Amino acid sequence: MYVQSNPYPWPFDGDLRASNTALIVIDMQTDFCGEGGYVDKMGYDLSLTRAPIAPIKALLAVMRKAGYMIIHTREGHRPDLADLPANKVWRSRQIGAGIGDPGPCGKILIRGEPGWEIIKELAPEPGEVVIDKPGKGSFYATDLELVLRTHSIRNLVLAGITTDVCVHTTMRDANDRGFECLLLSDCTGATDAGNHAAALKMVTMQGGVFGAVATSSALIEAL
Ligand code: C5J
Repeated sequence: MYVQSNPYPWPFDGDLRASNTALIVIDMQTDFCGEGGYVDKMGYDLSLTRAPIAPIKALLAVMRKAGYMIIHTREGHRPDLADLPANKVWRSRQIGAGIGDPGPCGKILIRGEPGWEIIKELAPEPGEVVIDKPGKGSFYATDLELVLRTHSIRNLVLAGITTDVCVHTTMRDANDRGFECLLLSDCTGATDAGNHAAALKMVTMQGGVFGAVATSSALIEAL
């Protein structure tokens, strides 16, 4: 089974099954796509990071029904800030959204705060794996790889925000670990439309340098 994708039909060998494939939904938290969250405080256009909500919701319904493994991630730091590098705080304060500082949705990007929660439209269902990560990539300082290997997952479908930061970092890290990755163009979004487009294009270079890109409708059609 192949998904019509760019630059090659995905996965490379057509081995796409519920038993070897997972959907990873990255950082669909209020801090990245809700009013008063981190991205909103930085002054970016929330419609860009909210655009993937409806397509992800529709895809989740299909993949849950078909028995695919669903994984969610949340970016955030410990309430005691012990894992928060000083340069990350300093840089975020330059743009008026200091990580760990109080905001309309509680302390910005801090575990347990309202802004850190996954938005209710895309809330994890019981039994779905949730990975808490302190950085941009989903593998760094988490047990994601262990979870994937334990479940014999080889193919990863990537959705979430932001395309050019956490989604790309996760895709690159997954690709280096030998996972076969598919990035969904309509189920991802960035704080800048040009960056979103560039992040999609980057994947398609060199014969699919990190994997392939498809729409969620192409994936649903294949499933
Ligand atoms: C960022 C993310 N942009 N989820 N995080 O800081 O992409």
